[in-house]
Amino acid sequence: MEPETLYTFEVQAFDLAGNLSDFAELTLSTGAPVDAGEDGLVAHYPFEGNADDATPYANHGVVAGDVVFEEVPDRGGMAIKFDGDQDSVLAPNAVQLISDFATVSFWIRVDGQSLQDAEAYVLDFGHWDQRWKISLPQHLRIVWTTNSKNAQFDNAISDMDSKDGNELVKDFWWYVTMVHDGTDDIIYLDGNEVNRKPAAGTLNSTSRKLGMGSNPVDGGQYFNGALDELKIYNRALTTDEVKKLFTSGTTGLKDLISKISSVVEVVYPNPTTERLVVQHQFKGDKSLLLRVFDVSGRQIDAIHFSAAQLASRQISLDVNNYVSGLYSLNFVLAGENMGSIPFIKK
Ligand SMILES: [Ca+2]
Ligand SMILES: [Ca+2]
Repeated sequence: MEPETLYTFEVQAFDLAGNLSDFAELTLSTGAPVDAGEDGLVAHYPFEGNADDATPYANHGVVAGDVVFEEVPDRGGMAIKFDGDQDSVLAPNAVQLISDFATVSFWIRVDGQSLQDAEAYVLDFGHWDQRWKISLPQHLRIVWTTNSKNAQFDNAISDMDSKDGNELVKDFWWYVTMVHDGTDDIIYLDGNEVNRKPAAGTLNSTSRKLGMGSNPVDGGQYFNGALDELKIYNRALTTDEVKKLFTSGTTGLKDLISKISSVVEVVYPNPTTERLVVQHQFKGDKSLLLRVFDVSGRQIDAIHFSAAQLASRQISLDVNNYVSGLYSLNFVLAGENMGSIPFIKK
């Protein structure tokens, strides 16, 4: 069945003796599909003062220990800080997190190491024995471990680190992206591929929780450092998408950038503080809806322009009340989605 569509069913009841009733008609509407703003984004933890999931799935994490949320001056917003002792986050297992392919992407800063553990757990979803985990051994080359099913093995376990020279040097922020694309496991650091290993198969399922900052299965192995902007996708991002995610914080809000760029000449100033001016070539015979999405894909504004208002080839919107961050300006012309253009509010 299609989403947001009315369906009419003919219904017939029967009693225990098998006597049939007359037909009755029943009309039902299917619900709208969940739209997390980016294709395949199934979880997003911005860590802005809590461990809530910003996608409409709302798979919120529960904090344990004395984690703190601290400001990140160079990037803006807040990050979650684990002190390496009894701090962790657990989010419930959820069906949207189970997929054949996956991408896990996040900012990480290592603050310290516990010499008694061979490795600290950064993220874990079903562990090495069921689905995937991301860990940090003493050598500080972050490790991507996946468990997949292929023609030869039901549980093919692959382990790979970020390779010599790609240590997560303490006290610096690094952007890590882990991909399982059905053929390979791939590690990206700051948008660049640093290691790749054959890991054929589809990821296995798990009924365990999504853990952050410690070993959620056996306990302990606490991570000492900070995480930010954790995003999980139910698909393998391409090299270009990983790069875009690193530079802009998003894979693109389903932007049809070429389509929109043929009609919109310039959006300025960008970054902006108060107003955003759109210089365009819309013909002035159709109305326009401008939608504004924040970085998590949530719509935060809608501004309507009549056909007559488009005649001057220039429109503007007031962004004074938006909080600082990355946004996407989405153009809907007479009901048709023309695509989006990103902008930054300072
Ligand atoms: Ca944040
Ligand atoms: Ca603690």
